[in-house]
Amino acid sequence: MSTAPHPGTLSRDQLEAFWMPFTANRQFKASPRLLARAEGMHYFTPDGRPILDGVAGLWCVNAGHGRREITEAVARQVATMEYAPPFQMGHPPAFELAERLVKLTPAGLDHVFFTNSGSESVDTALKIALAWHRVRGEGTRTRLIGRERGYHGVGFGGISVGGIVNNRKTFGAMLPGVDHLPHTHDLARNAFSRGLPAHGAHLADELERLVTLHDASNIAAVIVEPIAGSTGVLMPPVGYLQRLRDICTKHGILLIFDEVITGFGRTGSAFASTEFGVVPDMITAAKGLTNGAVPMGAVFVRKEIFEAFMTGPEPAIELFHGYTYSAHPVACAAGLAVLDIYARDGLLTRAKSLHAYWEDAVHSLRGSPHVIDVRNYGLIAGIELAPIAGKPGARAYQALTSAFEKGILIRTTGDIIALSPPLIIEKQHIDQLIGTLTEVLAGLD
Ligand code: PXG
Ligand code: PLP
Repeated sequence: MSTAPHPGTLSRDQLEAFWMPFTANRQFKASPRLLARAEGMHYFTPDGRPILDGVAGLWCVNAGHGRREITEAVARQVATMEYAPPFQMGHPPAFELAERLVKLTPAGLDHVFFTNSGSESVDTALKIALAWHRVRGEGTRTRLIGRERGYHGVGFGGISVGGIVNNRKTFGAMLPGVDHLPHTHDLARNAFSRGLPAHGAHLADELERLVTLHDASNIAAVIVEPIAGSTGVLMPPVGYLQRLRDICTKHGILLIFDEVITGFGRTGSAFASTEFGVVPDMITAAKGLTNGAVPMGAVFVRKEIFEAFMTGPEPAIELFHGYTYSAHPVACAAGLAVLDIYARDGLLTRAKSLHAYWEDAVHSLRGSPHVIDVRNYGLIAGIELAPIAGKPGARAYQALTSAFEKGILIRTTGDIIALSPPLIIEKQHIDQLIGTLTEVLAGLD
């Protein structure tokens, strides 16, 4: 196929050795799509062909590619101190980054625990929830509640509270004591909504049903994505998140918002929690925290949670948890440089000023062949296609390969196309992205 750049760039043995993540390995290796370089809004293939980035890498390169300030900060940190042990030792950039980050989170979420990915952030938050109830003498609160079609990374905690059938089919029993709320995706009533869909707030009341079933004294936490990304860009119905908040508060259940993709400006505010005016007890984050330049994740925690741990004997380790690379100095340096860029360029709220143009552009795809829904918020869009009968995902995969041939990078999940461009995007890029996608859709089987 014409997508293979420079046949011979990689040997067969090289291609075979790498077991690629979340990839159809044999299909990919028969016709590799390679990226070699990136700058601004573009990737470049090994033979120099520009690819407009419609997904910020994978929802992470919010400040765009090749930012010199990040490169320099990272290089400086590697040269100064490449690594420092995080247990019983500290280094200044970790504390500087922590303080700057908690100023961006909703008021009250004043403490941060560092991890290296969204998956680790989720497992960390779930563990903090269990430990917090125990430290307060409510150790019977062990049940965790997620949601159908939730994606919370790939750790055992994350796949357990997540609601993806392939994980359940493949990995067996997972964590015990987990329940799921119903998902909120309702094409019959909400198709082609602009912004948040009108129908579905009542689905939060399913939490009351689970409380009635198990009793609140057994439930530790509820975790949801404010906007579900990975499973196809599912927006929260108007009022839904507030209702979840109210029910959690009423029953002493912790509410965790997984903001791995919605954090750092994607919705038009620093966090979706702020954008939607609903404050959870913990926020999990990653991705845009370092612009994807160095892996890093974070869990933001409400003051009362942190303080409950700080009551035992002073020589005791309060939370028996941490990663070799928690608060890695190079990641911290990248994070600090990224926060400077976000602030200087106003990127955390830029999605607001582009929102109307983006919304009109993506909704122009209504009427293109196979399109059964278009949904949007901030600089996010989901375009749902009717599947080819008996071949789920095949139509969207064809869109992905055709888009790459035509010079745009999109993301697909099932038969849904997700768009989440770098927040530096300009109107002419939106025109190119949506114009090319219109051509792609017109050419699909
Ligand atoms: N929670 C959420 C809400 C995510 O979106 C994770 C946790 C896990 O993060 P790590 O860093 O461990 O991958 C994610 C990750 C997609 C896609 O196609 C999205 C993610 C990962 C892979 C693909 O939308 N988000
Ligand atoms: N496995 C072994 C044998 C280890 O020694 C460690 C950390 O010391 C880990 C796993 C965990 O690695 P990390 O802290 O990078 O998550």
